[in-house]
Amino acid sequence: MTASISPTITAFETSPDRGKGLARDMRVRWALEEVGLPYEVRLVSFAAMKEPAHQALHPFGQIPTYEEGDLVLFESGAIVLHIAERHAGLLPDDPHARARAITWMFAAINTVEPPILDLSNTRIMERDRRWYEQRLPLVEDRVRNRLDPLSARLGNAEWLDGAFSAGDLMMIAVLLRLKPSGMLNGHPSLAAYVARGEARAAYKRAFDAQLAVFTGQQR
Ligand code: GTB
Repeated sequence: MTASISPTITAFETSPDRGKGLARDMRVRWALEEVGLPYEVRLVSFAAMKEPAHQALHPFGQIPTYEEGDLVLFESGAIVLHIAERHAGLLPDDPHARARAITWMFAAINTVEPPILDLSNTRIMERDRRWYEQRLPLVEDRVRNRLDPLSARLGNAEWLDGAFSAGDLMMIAVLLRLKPSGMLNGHPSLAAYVARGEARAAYKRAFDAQLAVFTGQQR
């Protein structure tokens, strides 16, 4: 574990989710709160994200980014892993348990998030298409194909593999994007798992901080 200067992250100046915590700065804020690392936030507009200054930090002109001294990172998964590897609280010490927690992080962003993102894009951007009603159930099925085995693996456990880890943080952050669709209602154990994440003090601090950007109440 290393002591470090306060990092700066970027977040939407005007988040399209109106402070619901669905943008990807939320998972970074949550990780920082879990490990107790103070951080600064630089808000960026959609136009500024596409300017060279921001694209020097993020090649795809997106949020979040992470600056810590002369280190610049993008990709929420890489940022959360960086934080978790350097500060106690998000990864177990046992090498095998640590590798499994990192595996769950990858499962969240590489296996579970893609169909959820597809569902979210379908619902938001394809609603007016004449084929929307045919496509929606297909996309929902692909989400179910991930939720069913995830729910089976979680069983009655509190977290995915022992104590709460960065794997749970990423998985819950990904599952939260299902909220607008109501699909979590079909998986009560996953809904309860997500609710346990949302009940964590660190999650609440992170949520309040991003909501404050929307309400204009941030310090
Ligand atoms: N793989 C990257 C990561 O994990 O960091 C993806 C980053 C990304 O998609 N960033 C989005 C962005 O900057 C914000 S989070 N988009 C602007 C652009 O590409 O020009 C995605 C997002 C946006 C909005 C909502 N919402 O309104 O609910 C939820 C999530």
